[in-house]
Amino acid sequence: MKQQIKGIIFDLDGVICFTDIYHYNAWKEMADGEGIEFDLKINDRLKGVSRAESLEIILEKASREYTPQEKADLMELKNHIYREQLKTMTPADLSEEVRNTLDALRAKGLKLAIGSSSKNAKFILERIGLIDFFDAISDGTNIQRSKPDPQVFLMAAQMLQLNPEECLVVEDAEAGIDAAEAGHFHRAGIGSARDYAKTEYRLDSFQDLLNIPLES
Ligand code: B16
Ligand code: MG
Repeated sequence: MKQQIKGIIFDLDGVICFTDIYHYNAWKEMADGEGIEFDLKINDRLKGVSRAESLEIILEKASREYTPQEKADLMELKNHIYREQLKTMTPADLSEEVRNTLDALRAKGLKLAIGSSSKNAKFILERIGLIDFFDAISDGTNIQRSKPDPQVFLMAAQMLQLNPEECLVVEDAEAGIDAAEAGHFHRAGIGSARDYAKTEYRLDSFQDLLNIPLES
């Protein structure tokens, strides 16, 4: 059967811009304050998963149980530290390569959307000057289940009025590629997700998206 890609759904953190270091710094400060071991290896498991699930992963190393209220307070503390760092972002944090590639993809007639687990996605898009660019934004504010559940991408496809089979998901996290596969989307992996077994198109750089055949 002939396949046609009519839309692209981009993960935000690790694909369009690089807020992962800010997530790490904020979780690290929180974990240090609690005396909980936290390093880059544990941080890798947080990519693409929700704030609440991220905290549960970090608390695996804690020496005691935390109450629901304490967990809520820790998440608020982390988010506060994270947002203070996001405030330093400007349109200069969007690379020329990403900007030019997005423009070239749009010129091909593709519909373009964001599919991010983050509740801060729109704030980040504002900071980097892309808030009005995408045809749809599906993020942590409109979903109940985060990646590897496909909900965030299914909502994005629905907003674009496309079927999953007509959309390519671009992800840097294995949880995101799993989500795309579960939803029957085409899948491009960059960064940590480039060499993942379930990745269909392996991207060495963002502009490699321009080489993916839209019809096959
Ligand atoms: P927030 P993405 C994800 O963004 C991050 O990769 C993940 O580390 C984070 O926990 C999640 O957003 C939720 O973020 O705390 O801002 O709601 O990669 O799906 O764009
Ligand atoms: Mg990501």
